[in-house]
Amino acid sequence: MTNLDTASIRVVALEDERLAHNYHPLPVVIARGEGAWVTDVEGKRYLDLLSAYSALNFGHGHPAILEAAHEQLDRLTLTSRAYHNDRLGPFAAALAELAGKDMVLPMNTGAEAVETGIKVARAWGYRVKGITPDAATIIVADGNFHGRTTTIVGFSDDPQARDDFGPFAPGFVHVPFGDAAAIEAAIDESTAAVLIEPIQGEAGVIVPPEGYLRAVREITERHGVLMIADEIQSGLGRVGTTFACDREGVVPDVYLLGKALGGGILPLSAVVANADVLGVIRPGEHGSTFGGNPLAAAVGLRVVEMLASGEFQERALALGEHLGVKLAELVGSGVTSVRRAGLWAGVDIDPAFGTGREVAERLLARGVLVKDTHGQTIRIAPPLVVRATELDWAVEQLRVVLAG
Ligand code: IF1
Repeated sequence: MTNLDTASIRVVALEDERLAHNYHPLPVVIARGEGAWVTDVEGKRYLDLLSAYSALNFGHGHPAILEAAHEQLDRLTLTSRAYHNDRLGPFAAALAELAGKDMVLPMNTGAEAVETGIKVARAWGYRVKGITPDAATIIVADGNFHGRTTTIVGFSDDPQARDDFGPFAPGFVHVPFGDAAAIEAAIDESTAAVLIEPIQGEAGVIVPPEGYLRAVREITERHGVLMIADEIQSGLGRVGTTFACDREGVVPDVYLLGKALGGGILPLSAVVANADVLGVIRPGEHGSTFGGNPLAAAVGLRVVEMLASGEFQERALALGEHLGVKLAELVGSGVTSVRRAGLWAGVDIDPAFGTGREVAERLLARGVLVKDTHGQTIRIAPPLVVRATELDWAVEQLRVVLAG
């Protein structure tokens, strides 16, 4: 356990007393961030290998994103959608173009994008496909993580996510992740959509078998069922492509986006699809107070412009390869397996060397921030602005920690 100094202890004590205990944070109090690094209240620096679960793909305080935010902050921050604002249209057009789709429905958090995707799929199921009213179902994968609302945790299979939060919404059918045939077998006349993460994040960066996404695309196309890709964590450059679906040349009917779309500054999410899908939503049927606000739209437009060049995707691809080579050297020396896509890795720790949490705490003491997930796995997702030499240093810290 890292010893906290008095400044940190004071902050943690306040949190203990005044904050609901819905998290178990690592013992560090971060005060500043720049690029791939953060500094705690004691002035200690850490290499951030979590990136706020991929919301910080562009690093802490990216100048171009800060510039867009500062400019807009002084002009207009919020109007509600009761009126137009001069930032939302340009953002929606740019994001739609990036995704190769017609339309965007802007929201704030990832969970809101997922909930919106569920409502759109159901409305499409009734109004276009002709599914019996109130009978639409959506196929979801075992091991999924799509957010924390009661609808979403209702179709989670993680007891920690769902216990004591019921009763839950019906209309979700579970299939094993990575098994396209199971999806085809589960489709019936009530099926409106298949909702999957192209790579499962919280489950531990689970990359499906090559060809899985193409098979899901072919099956959903053939059965007239929407393919909805939750790219909230896997998208926007993280895996070396604009979207994780791009790795298999697959274009889903619906993209769910979030996290990094807000540039690491503010919450911004979106449902992106063609008019034959998103066009089913009529005025007054859906929305949110902050959805599409001009500040988020200005930041989101800058993020889309930065992704349009492909620079961040190329960095994630090259640096990810480099990271993969380095991590592979640890297999058999405290690491049992590594899963990776672009600059996103799930590293399984040999239980003989400790739990994921214990390794995360030992790395913290050496100036590296990671987060464990599900016992033995630590996830590694640096900002895409990280340097290869910094990744080398971080993996060396992991090697030292595992060498005991
Ligand atoms: C937490 C992890 C958890 C997501 C995917 C939707 C959402 C998420 C694929 C919802 C959010 C976050 C939530 C955050 C920790 C992190 C997370 F998977 F990334 F590791 F929890 F499982 N789809 N993931 O990954 O987006 O509403 O949070 O904006 O809840 O602790 P959100």
